[in-house]
Parts: sequence; C-alpha cells; structure tokens
Amino acid sequence: MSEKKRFVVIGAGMSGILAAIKLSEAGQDNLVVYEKAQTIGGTWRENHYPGLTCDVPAHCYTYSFAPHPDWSAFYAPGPEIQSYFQRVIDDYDVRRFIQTDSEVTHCAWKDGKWEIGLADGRRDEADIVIAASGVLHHPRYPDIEGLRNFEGAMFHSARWDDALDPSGKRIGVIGNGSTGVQIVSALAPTARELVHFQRSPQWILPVTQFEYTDADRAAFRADPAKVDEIRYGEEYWNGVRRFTSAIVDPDSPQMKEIEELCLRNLEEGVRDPELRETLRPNYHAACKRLIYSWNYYDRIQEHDVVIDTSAIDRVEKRGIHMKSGKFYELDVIALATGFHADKFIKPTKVIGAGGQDLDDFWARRPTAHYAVTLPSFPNFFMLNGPTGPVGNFSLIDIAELQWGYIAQLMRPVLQGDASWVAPTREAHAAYEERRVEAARNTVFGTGCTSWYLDAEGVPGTWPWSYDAFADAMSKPNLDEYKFG
Ligand code: NA7
Repeated sequence: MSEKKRFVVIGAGMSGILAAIKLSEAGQDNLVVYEKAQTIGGTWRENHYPGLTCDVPAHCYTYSFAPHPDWSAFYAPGPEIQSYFQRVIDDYDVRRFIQTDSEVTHCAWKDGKWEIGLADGRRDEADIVIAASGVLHHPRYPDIEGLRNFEGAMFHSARWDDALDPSGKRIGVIGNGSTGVQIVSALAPTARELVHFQRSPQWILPVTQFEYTDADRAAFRADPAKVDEIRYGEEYWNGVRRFTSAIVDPDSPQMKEIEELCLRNLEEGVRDPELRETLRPNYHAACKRLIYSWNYYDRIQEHDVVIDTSAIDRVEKRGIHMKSGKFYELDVIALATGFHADKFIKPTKVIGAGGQDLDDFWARRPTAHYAVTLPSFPNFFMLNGPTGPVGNFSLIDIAELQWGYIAQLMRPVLQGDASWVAPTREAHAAYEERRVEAARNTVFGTGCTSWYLDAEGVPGTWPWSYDAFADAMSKPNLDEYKFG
C-alpha cells in the first residue's frame, strides 16, 4: 500500500477547519493545519468589536453536517460563532491536527512536492496544500494626516481593545461598511457623544432580528427538522437566489425589489429630511456590499448620533478636524475602514512549478481557476480564494461546495493514478476572460467604490448565479486540467 499523502492546510478559520474535518473523515490523517495566530476561528477570532453579528441567519451559517440548535438569536453575535467553531473542532476531533502560532511564510513546489517554511524556521513537506487563509484579514488603515498624533484610544475594528469601556466616552467611528454600521448601532446607547464619519452613504436593507427563547432552542434540539426548515427552507434560499440574480443583472426585477426595500427603509425610517438626504446614496443598491441592519437608523436617531459626510482634513491630538473647519473632540477613534481584500494567502511566498511566483501570477489581479486552483501550482487548492461568490450568504456553503470540487480533483492523486493536478493555462485564461467580462456587468461594476473592485475597477467576484457556481463545483471539467 502506498504511503498516505501529506496534507498541509494553511489557516484554521472556517475553511481550514472544514478541510481538516473532511480529510480526517476520509482517513487522510497525515495532515497538519498551520495557524499563524494563537487560536482558531479566522474572521471570528480577529473581530470582536461591539455589535459584531453575522448577517447570514445563524442556522444557515453552520457547516451542513454540524447544525447548532442553541443559537441565541436569528442573527448570531460574533462570539457565539467563535464558540461554535471551537466546539466543532472538538466534536470532529480535529484539534489534534491544528498547530497554532505557526505562520507559513513560504511554499515552493520542488521535485513533485511542496516545501513548506514557517516563520519560526520549521520546515515541512506536503503532497497537497490547501490554502484556507481567508479573505478579509489584513486591516486597511486610512491614509489620514496626523492619525498617529491622536492621544486618545485608537484602533482598527479588527484590533478592538476589549479593555476599553466605551460608555460615557466621546467616540468617532470612521467608515460605514457593515462593520462601522454595527459598531455605531451598538455604541449609540451608551456613548457620551458619537460621530459617524461617512465618506459615502450606504444603502441599508432592513432585516428583522429576534432572540430565540429557551423553548425555541429546546424545540430545535428535539426536532432537527425545525433547524433544517430554516437552513434549507425556501425563505433563505429564495433570498440567496433573488440576491444573486440581482447582482448579476442590475436591471432585473430582483434588483428593483432590493432597491425599493432600501429606498423605503430610508424614506420611512429616517424622519428628519436633512438627515435623510445626508444618508441617501447616489449609486445602485448592492453596488457596495449591501448592509443588513435592523437598528442602525433607529439608533442614530434615538441617540442623536452625528453623521458627518464632509471630508476629514486631519487627526489631531484631541480629535478630528474636518475640511469644513469643524472640530470633533474625541476620546476614542474606531477605524472601521475595511481590509486589503486582494491579499488572500499573501504575504506567504508561493513558488509553483518552473519557478512561477504567485506574486507575478497575480501581478494584475488575484485569480484562480473557478476560484479554487491555479495553473503552474500543482496540488494547490484554495478555499474562499479569489473570484469566488461574494454576497450576503454563507461562505461556509461556498467552502463546502468548493470542497466537493477539490475532492474530485484530488481523487486520481490519492488513488495513485497521478502525482499532481493543475488547471491548464489556456483553460484558466479562457475562464478569466469570461469572468472579467461578466463581472464588469454586475451591480458591483455600476459605479461605486468597494472592496470588491480590483486595481482596474473590475469586481473580483463570481459574476454568475449561485446555482451556476454550485453546478460548476459539482463536477470539475477534467478537460481543463492536466494530471502529471
Ligand atoms: P468595508 O465594507 O470595506 O468598509 C470600509 C469603510 O471605510 C467604507 O465606509 C469606506 O468608505 C471607509 N473608508 C475607508 N478608507 C477611508 C478613509 N481614508 N476615510 C474615510 N473613510 C474611509 O469594510 P467593513 O469592515 O465594514 O466590512 C468588510 C466586510 O466584512 C463586509 O463587507 C462583510 O463581508 C464583512 P467608502 O465607502 O470607501 O467611501
């Protein structure tokens, strides 16, 4: 019998944990998951700001094989999701594969294997690498004059200082993506003053949040079909399909429906006409990642949050100076200014076959064949890599679909019929050409800035329907692959 293949998984977030579970279940236990941080959880470890909530319904944001009847609310708070992953790694006995404080700094394909280098000097070797290093994990700090001069507390949203008690403080929040909106909604009731700095207004889709009662949780535990009704029910899935149809075709009836809901939310939810105009975006709804909120408009009105949409001039020792001349004296500045979304596995150095450097391959934009594989990078698979679907649906489901694709591609290698697999350059180039053309026509390309856009303004996303993605993942086109 041939020796078991050696797997290296990079990252112990949601996708890396999935890979570990799937490999271990398949008996592939010659496996290590390297995690650069001190604990698992990825996004849900990094983010712990007040108000952190996943905007996918909790029961839909679980692995399909690990439902969780105990969620506290329809939309789960971040810390509960982090606990879910902690529990899952024990339930599925994969903690033993995870090595924390282990940052992979390079991977190089040499003589038919991946040489792996870690920051602390350790070396490893792998037949197959699963890059599950996440998307939004390199904080983007704003380029604002004087930022370092501020003498109060200042941190990025993904570096939240849990020791700080924000109540009674004068707080400025810069940025109004999903993060900024959640932070402001959470801090408004207790802050002494709260200023929300909004470079560009955002559309907000109203959603309903509610807490599950003990009786609800008991019912979910007693009857798993009740969880399935939510997880696989029409309400959620019709929503996913409507949403992706809207993204793909900005003139579609589905997009009109989303626009109407957002517009009505603004018109009916914001009483003061001046504030309403301040908050009114001038671009297509869902062009930037659509914000789901049940309380932002209420919170900012009930607590007199100052919304400032004029430009920040500079930060000074004691606050923020606007170009308008206005000065806000502040105790705390929270930078909800997003992430460098084009990094993926970077800064890990990845050198493929023939010395192909991933940095060069991605010089124009990060790409991957069907978001998963890369020509010249044999036996290298990405989970939630570039050009995958994005939207307000579960990336866990996306990772599971991608795993189905990866498992099929790996089969000949695991069975000993081939040593490696990689897509052909031609197939990938043709995919990428089709993708870029289609992506330009999605709602993300209709004229707004967002983290979806690459340096040329092309959305780095899957530009077709959710079902088309599921379809593509269900059966790789082996004609597009080379096996060696
Ligand atoms: P986002 O969605 O990238 O939002 C970043 C926000 O920060 C956005 O409002 C930006 O304004 C603002 N920003 C960025 N740089 C500046 C400067 N220099 N000055 C003022 N404002 C600035 O990040 P989030 O963390 O909210 O969400 C990321 C994802 O996490 C989210 O989509 C979910 O998938 C979960 P802009 O709109 O560019 O004018």
